[in-house]
Amino acid sequence: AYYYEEASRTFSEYLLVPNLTTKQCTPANVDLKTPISKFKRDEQPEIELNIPFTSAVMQAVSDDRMAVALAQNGGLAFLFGSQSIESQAEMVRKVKGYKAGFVVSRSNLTPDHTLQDVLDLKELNGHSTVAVTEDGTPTGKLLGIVTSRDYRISRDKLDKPVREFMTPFSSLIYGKAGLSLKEANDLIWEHKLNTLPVIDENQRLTHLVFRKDYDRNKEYPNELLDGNKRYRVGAGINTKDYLNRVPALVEAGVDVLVIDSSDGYSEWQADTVKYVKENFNVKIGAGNVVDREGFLYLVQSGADFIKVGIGGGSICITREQKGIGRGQASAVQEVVKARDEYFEETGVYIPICSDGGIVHDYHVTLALAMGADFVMLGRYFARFDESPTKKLKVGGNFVKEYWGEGSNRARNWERYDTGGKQTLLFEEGVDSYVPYAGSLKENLDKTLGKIKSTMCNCGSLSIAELQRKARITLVSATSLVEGGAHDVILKENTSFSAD
Ligand code: MZP
Repeated sequence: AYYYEEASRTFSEYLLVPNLTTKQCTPANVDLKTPISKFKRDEQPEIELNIPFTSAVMQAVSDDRMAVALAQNGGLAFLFGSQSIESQAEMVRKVKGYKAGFVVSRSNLTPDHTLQDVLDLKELNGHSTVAVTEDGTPTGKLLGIVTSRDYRISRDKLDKPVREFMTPFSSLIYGKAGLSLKEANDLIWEHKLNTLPVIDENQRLTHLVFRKDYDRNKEYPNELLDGNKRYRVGAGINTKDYLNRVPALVEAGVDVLVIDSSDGYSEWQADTVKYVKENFNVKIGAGNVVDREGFLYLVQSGADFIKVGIGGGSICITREQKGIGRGQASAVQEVVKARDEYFEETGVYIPICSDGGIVHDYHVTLALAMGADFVMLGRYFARFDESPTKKLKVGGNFVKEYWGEGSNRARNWERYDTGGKQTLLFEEGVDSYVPYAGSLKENLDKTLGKIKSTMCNCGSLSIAELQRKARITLVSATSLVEGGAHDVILKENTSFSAD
């Protein structure tokens, strides 16, 4: 047998050592943009994320609602694959249909319907109409509004209803005629108005169409801001039914695929990647691997990014059940080294995703500093309102359910299959609760704030700069104790009697 000289290490065993923080190195100046698909030296990646966060390919984490919420915040969800091809493709369609120009609605509108008909449709509540401009940009000439996949209303039909649906909010905007469409949209979003801006030939705001069923206390998606672009969405696939699943997902409009497997260093993965690359123009990530050999094997089969991590997931018992895996920090470090050497040799940069085992927010910063380009999180996102699972009260506290793809509950045998019977012979994951934490945006903003602040401590304004400059130290068991509150009596754990 081959013995690794270094022990398997986890993120908690490391700390970042600060570099000089220059005056322009403030959180507001930090850019978290990151590549998700391979690109050549001196070229731009085709797909980038605005924040280095993706959500796990899991039933308890990534459905269409999570995908929209995460995309709105700059990340990407990978819709869970342990469902029928039809339902996964339908989720993709919902996410893609959600954004600019398309309405989440099954209504059978035809070009003969009037605006009144549209406004009366209850199911359009909150998502009814979107401005369509000639060139698809926010400042382009307005052609009309789209109310369902293929339904448009011409400008002349708008004029009458406009007056009828004016509301008190109109005063906020009414004095603002002359704004560009982009400025009008900013204002609409700022005031949470469900309105449609109408612009004149000079591309300036003339008036707004209001919705009579608008609920000002509700959060509406900023449908009019990102132009005629739609949200990006990813989806997990497996190496068993890809001949049917991939065409359906691509037809539904998926942007990025990832092969979801607990051990990706296999000929099945190479076959799947090759099939996708030969037949479709869609990005595909592969994994999971934890070493140089696995990385190179999947890159040579054509993968666009590589996912790293075996056995580190919070719900994962693979290491206990099978004794395979590797500490997440060690795995990331070795794969990153192989990636950097590959880049030197070939001029092709392969983004790396660190998947599983992120417990504290600083683990994300460490993963990035060690060379990962983005992270994948399950437990983190499962805690939020937007995850697909039930919120329950257990022992006086609110929790959300969170179960592994290798648990009997998920029955995702495809993720663990190494040939043989098409069934989950033994569990590799648990069914659990995680503390309920509220809304995705609120929590993510806090996490991003911490990451940006730490990057400033490390004198870095981008992830690439952090990767170059980071200085990382191993911590001893005793200095771990020093890192928490110690040698004090914490007030929150103390109860005093009155006398
Ligand atoms: P975490 O963010 O909860 O620590 O880990 C999430 C990751 O654990 C997933 O992205 C996936 O790679 C992995 N996972 C999902 N289900 C199981 C399981 O049942 C698992 N063992 O290990």
